Amino acid sequence: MKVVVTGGAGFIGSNLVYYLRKARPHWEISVIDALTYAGNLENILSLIKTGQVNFSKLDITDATDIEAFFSEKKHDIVFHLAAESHVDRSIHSAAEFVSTNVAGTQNLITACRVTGVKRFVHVSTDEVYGSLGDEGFFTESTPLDPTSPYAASKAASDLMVLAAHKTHGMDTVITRCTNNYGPYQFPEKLIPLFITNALENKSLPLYGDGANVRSWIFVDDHSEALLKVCESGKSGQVYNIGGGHDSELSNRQVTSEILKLLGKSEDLIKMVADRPAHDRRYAVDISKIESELGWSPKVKFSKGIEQTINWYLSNPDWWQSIKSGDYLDYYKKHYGEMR
Ligand code: NAD
Ligand code: TDX
Repeated sequence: MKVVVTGGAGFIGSNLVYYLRKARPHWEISVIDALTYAGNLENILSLIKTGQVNFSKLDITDATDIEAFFSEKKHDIVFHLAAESHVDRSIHSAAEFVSTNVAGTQNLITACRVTGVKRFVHVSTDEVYGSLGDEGFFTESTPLDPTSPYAASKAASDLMVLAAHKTHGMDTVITRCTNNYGPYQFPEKLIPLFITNALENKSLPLYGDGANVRSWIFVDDHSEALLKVCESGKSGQVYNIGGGHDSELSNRQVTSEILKLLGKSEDLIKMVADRPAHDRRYAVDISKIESELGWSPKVKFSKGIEQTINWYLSNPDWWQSIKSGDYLDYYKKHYGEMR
């Protein structure tokens, strides 16, 4: 089986590549990634150097390059993860989100279709459903109602994938997962930002009243679910993926857990202005993937967060080298002069 992972140098992509390398030793795995600010070749360098994974630096917004890549060698499966992924950045500037997440996805769809890729696994997000109140869960038939430019661009890409399935009979599956956490997550997202800020004794900027709720999944559980959907999911279908009902936590609870595990004071928390149109709560119903494909999440938040904190404690070079240069410019633009 010849498999491509787009965005394989990013957070979930690199974890997926490690997961697949172990779970499917006979697969030939190739990564394509543009290595944007969020992509880091270091994440998978050991696999590339030892010939366990092929790497091509390619931008999915370049239709010619993408078609050439897929024409040069026949591939069977594509896991599509390459994306602009940070909500706050999409609020500052949405253009890259449209070009990568929408046009880039369409370039891949076209290249995969004309070169006979057998299955296209489109990795999407629960954010396409919008925001929930205190009650209820998103199911796969919940209408799309995205809030942020990021979520809107992901919803648009989902619709292009569904259109390729309906119009051209392309074999596609779409996954919509809740918030991931784990090793190699870029320190702009809540959990790695707060772990690394706490380690540096810097403030943890909690938006609004801190009561927004997210449902958390350890990244290896997501990888396992992606393989399951790839191998057993029905063509044309959408599958929600999540950490289960007890994985729902307010941002305040997540923050307190991180500070407790690091032995740091709650005084580091700084309440800051809310994110515009901040979705109140995400929670997904995962009964479809559980009953149809027999997949359930395994890692409890209490264990996964410990493992994640330990990874950031053991890899200071990884995150300290990221938190410099352009990162600091973004930080200042977004959070102001906060220490
Ligand atoms: P990430 O930002 O850590 O990684 C994205 C990767 O895509 C990077 O390696 C980057 O270099 C690459 N990339 C960006 N633009 C590209 C382009 N034009 N061409 C080629 N490569 C490009 O993101 P992540 O958190 O790992 O998310 C991966 C995927 O999973 C995304 O599609 C995201 O929407 C989805 N997702 C993420 C979460 C989450 O909690 N992080 C939850 C559900 C779904
Ligand atoms: O500094 C912060 N302070 C804060 O209170 C940041 C960065 C976030 N937050 C809050 C906003 C959210 O309620 O924490 C929560 C999580 O924020 P993010 O880590 O930015 O994630 P979110 O906006 O929920 O989106 C994530 O999950 C779905 C990923 O970034 C997306 O790629 C994925 O699709």
